[in-house]
Amino acid sequence: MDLDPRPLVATAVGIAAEAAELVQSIRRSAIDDVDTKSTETDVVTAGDRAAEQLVRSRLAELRPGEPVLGEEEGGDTPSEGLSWVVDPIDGTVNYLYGYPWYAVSVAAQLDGVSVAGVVLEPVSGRVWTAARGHGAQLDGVPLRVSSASRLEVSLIGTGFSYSAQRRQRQADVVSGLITRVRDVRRAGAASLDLCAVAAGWLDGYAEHALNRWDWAAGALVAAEAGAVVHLPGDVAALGADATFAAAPGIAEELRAALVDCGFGEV
Ligand code: LIP
Repeated sequence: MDLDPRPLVATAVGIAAEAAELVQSIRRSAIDDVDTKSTETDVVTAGDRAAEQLVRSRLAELRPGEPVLGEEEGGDTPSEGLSWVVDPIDGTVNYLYGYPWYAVSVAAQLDGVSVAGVVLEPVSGRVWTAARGHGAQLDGVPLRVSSASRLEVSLIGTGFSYSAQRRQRQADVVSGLITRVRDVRRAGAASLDLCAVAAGWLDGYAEHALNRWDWAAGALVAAEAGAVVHLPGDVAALGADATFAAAPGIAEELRAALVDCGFGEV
């Protein structure tokens, strides 16, 4: 890759910081302005919409002509060239409830592969960053995944779909896994769950039915921190629709256990 992705990280951090301030101000003033999307539990707030509009406006100023894919206004990811992927609030239900695990996620992709990413937490102010080939950082401090080597004492993150039918199948998989690991965490924001793997706060994470905007930045943070990462479309690993990140010492054991519990067919 000839491109130096580090300036793209700086651009994304500045934009995400502005969006984070906006979502917090809206949370204080207009959190009741809520609509639903795919199901009654799949919500979109005024904060989601306003933050994505701000990010798109700043990218148009700073990176004119580069396509943007966002959760609320759509778009596409070209197979060639530089583009941007935005989740204005990842963890929208947490944001709605005031549960402080949500983030603004902005990633730059080259030919559809993440090369720069930021996951910025409006509540704590934590800034997770990664540039491909240049490592991952939390508030500028380098990140490294855990040294976990035994699945039975590993802490694993996951998440569930907004579709109740699919959630039941996902829960069936987790019920098979729960006795094979230390414990499971379901915190509600994929980008931050992937960052938690990068920081060693989780030993592994796997979830179905994520969208590109959910994983585009967080998966790069995890990979640059040394995680084994599988993304949707990596059918041989975990089926067509899985997002996976794990410390190398347990990655294959966790992947095999997930397949054994039916993760690949949900
Ligand atoms: C969320 C994901 C989370 C998943 C939730 C939801 P959103 O994204 O980050 O991992 O379990 O169901 O999809 O909708 O808050 O941007």
